[in-house]
Amino acid sequence: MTWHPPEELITRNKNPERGPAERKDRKTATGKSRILHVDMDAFFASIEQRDNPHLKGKPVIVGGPAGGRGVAATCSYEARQYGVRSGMALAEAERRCPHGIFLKTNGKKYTKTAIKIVEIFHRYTPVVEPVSIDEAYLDITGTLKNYTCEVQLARILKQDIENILALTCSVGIARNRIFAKLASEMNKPDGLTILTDDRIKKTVHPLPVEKLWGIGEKTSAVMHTLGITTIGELTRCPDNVLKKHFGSNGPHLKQVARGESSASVIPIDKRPEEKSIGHEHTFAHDIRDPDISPRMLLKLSQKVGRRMRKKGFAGKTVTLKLRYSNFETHTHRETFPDFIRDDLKIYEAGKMLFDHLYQKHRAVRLLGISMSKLMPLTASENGFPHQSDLFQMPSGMNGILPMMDLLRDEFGEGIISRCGAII
Ligand code: TTP
Ligand code: MG
Repeated sequence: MTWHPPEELITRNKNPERGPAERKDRKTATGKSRILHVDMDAFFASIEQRDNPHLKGKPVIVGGPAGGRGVAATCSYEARQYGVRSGMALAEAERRCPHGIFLKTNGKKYTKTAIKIVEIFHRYTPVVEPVSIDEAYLDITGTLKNYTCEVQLARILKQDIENILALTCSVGIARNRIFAKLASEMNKPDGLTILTDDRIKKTVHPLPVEKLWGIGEKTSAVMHTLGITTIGELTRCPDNVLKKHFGSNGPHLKQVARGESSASVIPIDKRPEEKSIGHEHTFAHDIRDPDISPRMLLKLSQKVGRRMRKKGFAGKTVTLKLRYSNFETHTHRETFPDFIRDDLKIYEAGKMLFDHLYQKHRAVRLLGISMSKLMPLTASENGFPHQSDLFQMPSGMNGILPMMDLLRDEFGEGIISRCGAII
């Protein structure tokens, strides 16, 4: 599906300073693929500033109240001027920025926004791979023909996010994922950076070698002893030297440094694993009691919800499987407008499908419920927190689920359940 941008979005350029730079970049990155990396700016803090206008322009630290024992999840760019950083102890953040405004995290709100952002990305290409709550890769190779160039597409996308969500993001464009991510980091916040092949030498080669994906502390320490401190130096290091010190990974890292990585962007519904998450149950005796099936559905929904949260997914499609005593099997699925992963929401969807499918008085042998069209909301790579960290301040239902999950992690699945799921 092609999204045609409204004219005013194409022509409007809010920041006049951006104009000349972009015109200079109007040539497209050479090479076959066009990959965008989008990363929201000071994500949690920007949402808080947006929703509480009195916080605009102020040093906002999200992670917990001042005096708390936790760490900062993130902070506004104003707070960064005082040396506050993600992962810093709140006490240290307070020492560096005594007049900072410290806020609790509100996972539910951030997740809702994250889902909307991914929906906006899909206006530009179906090939969207979210990699954490606030960043994604977009392969725009196939949809670029609808725009004058990738910079135009990126500008419209940025404007779209700003118009719809009142948030800014930074976009990097390059021939592959690794360079696109490097590019998105180059002009934060509110950046738009295109790495054409002829600019790689000038902009990428001087970067520290540890900026390159796949080079951790150990590898970089050895590289330093070999005199390799920048990405450019890595591209010039002879293969036999790299092989001697890093095995076959050495020449591979050099290829990455040269921009020869071809890892593709894998859209949510094309991931090899986790196309769906589901559970089913075969009753020991066929069930006629109209009370039991909904209870079993709730029990199964709890399990599905728990796995979804553990793996950091939300999903849009709920499928119900119903087998009668004569092995006649029916499945019915429904795709909902919103991504869900709460047990009760999954249950409600499943129950609706069950009510639609179930022929009264028939004996049920098996029930199953699964979620598909999954979208990852968190990822443990890139230093992004697991779900339990994200929702560290339980409140309302949103807080109960992670607490139930923690109890089950600690004491086993049977330790806690909703009353309605007890059979
Ligand atoms: P980031 O994109 O790393 O940071 P950011 O969006 O706040 O700032 P930047 O402009 O530099 O991109 O992470 C996205 C969100 O993830 C961040 O707002 C809060 C959360 N987060 C944590 O909870 N813990 C962490 O250690 C990090 C790095 C992020
Ligand atoms: Mg970010």
